[in-house]
Amino acid sequence: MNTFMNLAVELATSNRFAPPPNPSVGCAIGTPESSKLGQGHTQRAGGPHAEIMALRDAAGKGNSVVGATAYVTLEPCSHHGRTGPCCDALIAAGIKKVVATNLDPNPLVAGQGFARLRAAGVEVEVLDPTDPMAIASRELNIGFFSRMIRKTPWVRMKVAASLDGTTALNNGASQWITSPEARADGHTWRARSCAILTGIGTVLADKPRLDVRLVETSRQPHLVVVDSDLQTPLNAPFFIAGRTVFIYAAIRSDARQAALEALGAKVIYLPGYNAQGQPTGKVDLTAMLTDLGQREINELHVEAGFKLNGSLVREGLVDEFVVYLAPKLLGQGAGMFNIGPLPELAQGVALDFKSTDMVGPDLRIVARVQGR
Ligand code: AOF
Ligand code: ZN
Repeated sequence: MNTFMNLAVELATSNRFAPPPNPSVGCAIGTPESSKLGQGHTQRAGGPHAEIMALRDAAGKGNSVVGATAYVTLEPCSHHGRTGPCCDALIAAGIKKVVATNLDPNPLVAGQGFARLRAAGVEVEVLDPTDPMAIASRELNIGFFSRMIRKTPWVRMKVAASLDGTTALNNGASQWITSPEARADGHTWRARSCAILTGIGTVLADKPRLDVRLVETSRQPHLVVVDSDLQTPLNAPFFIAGRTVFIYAAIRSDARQAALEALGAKVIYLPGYNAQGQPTGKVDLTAMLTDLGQREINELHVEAGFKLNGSLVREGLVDEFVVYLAPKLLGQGAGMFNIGPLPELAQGVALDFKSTDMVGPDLRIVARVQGR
């Protein structure tokens, strides 16, 4: 069984860039004598699910799946969404047993898939939540799980700095602190996200495209700009075909809004207020995450300057950090996140290091906020 489930996880992992906002799922169909009959993975959102692709693969090879077992990295769906229910397709094909890693947290499914299979006489086995395959499947779809359970995206912040934590010199020079290998690795994290977030400061200073160029992908993540008073230039290079640019603002300007929306952007006003109820002139970042959850953003990949980074961290909105450290010292300059001086050590943000790896000459640290 392990080999088939390993294959299913491998299929879901290697094809993870296309399906968002759908979760990336893999399916392998086999027999107890361990011959593989078919395999598949989720296609682009709106396209067929993993189970359907695996059934088609088996049929295309002339393999009967009657009496076989389907290994799936998520509970087969029971609802009519953009596509039909996978449960029904598995039952109709004569599948005898389904092994799944996890329950689908989507309230439209949430156990109903398993119930429907069992009611049709299909044996169902769900892995223990601590099983490495169950963990790997959840990690792969951490944004989907976050959006379904918390109703907000999984927020991952990427920073590149020198070993002494400097992201830009005082003259603003910041490009290419880390290596080409680290930049390409950064694009794999961009590619799996539903949207990339930045701030107007970075837009004006760096003129970034914030798209995926250094790895192959069939889908560009959307872009989110925090731009309190709508200064986004109309010739910003990130207005590219097939992606939505969401611009969050606090101060209304009908003329700027109309000009930006003519380029295909979507302007959303979410003004923030201080404890006294006065407008801050800044975007309410917590409300922005709720709004992005409603817009089906699973993973939100943050690449911003130290001010916006600092605000997101201070407000407890960041779940995970991907930090690239270059083997050089750059002295004083801009830091990674301006969270301000803390009155006591106990108020620090406690993290767990999830992994440390060399990427070319640089060090990559993935750190997660404790409790997330
Ligand atoms: C599966 N297999 O490969 C995936 C599933 O709009 P639809 O029809 O594409 O349905 C999307 C929902 O289906 C999604 O929110 C999640 O609950 C489930 N994803 N289910 O059986 C798959 N990707
Ligand atoms: Zn399905």
